[in-house]
Amino acid sequence: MICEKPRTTSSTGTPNLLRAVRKSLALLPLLAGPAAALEVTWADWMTAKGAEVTGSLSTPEGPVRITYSNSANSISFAQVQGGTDFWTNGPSGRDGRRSGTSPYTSVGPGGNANIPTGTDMIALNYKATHVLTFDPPISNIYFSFVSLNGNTISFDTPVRLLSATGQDIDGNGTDDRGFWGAGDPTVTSEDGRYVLTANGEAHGTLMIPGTFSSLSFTTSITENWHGFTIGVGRIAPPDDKPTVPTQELRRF
Ligand SMILES: [Ca+2]
Ligand SMILES: [Ca+2]
Ligand SMILES: [Ca+2]
Repeated sequence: MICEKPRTTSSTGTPNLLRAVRKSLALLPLLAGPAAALEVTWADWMTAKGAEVTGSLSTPEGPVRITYSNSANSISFAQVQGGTDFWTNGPSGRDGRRSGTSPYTSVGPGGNANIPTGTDMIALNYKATHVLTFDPPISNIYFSFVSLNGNTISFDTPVRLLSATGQDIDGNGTDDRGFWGAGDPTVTSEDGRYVLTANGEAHGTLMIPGTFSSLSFTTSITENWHGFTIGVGRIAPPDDKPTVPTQELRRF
């Protein structure tokens, strides 16, 4: 009950009705849940040693430590501080950060309101299995990608494509080209795998619902290079156990 009828006035003179309305408004984002676009906390990648990259998510609930590694023991490069802003719109980023038509933002349920922060990114090269770990576990991972060029990225948990170059997934207009161009990625599922297939210079953002202490994915071809970063919509509540959801894809 958040709209209980007020009967008295507080000692500060603020009518209880006003206090109740304020309280209700404060609760709205929580009640709205996935119906509203979220402000995503993006990874701050901090160290890169060989193919092992570490970073942090600075969430309101506290820091989350992230590690990244892959089975090929190789990456093309990692931007942990400075470098080219590949999260911009248009060829070679000529249109800058236009949030409304960014291939990385979206509106509606689970939508992502903000472009990845800064220039941080991990650029992959080899076909490999890639593993991210999170301490503490995180819920609802956002995964933005750059320049996939015919690659597929395969997950063992449902993923949802929120936005992508050349597509109007959220009904809010066609997303701009990315730094390296455009492509039309799609997500399909088969045999418990959820696969992002990229056509051309695909750039965009996925959302991966669930709670995770680790996340792995595979890339299908060697190509130099294709970049990614991750973000999080919220921290897992203490009683949330890490799970691998299997039936959530059709919710969206
Ligand atoms: Ca950084
Ligand atoms: Ca969009
Ligand atoms: Ca590429």
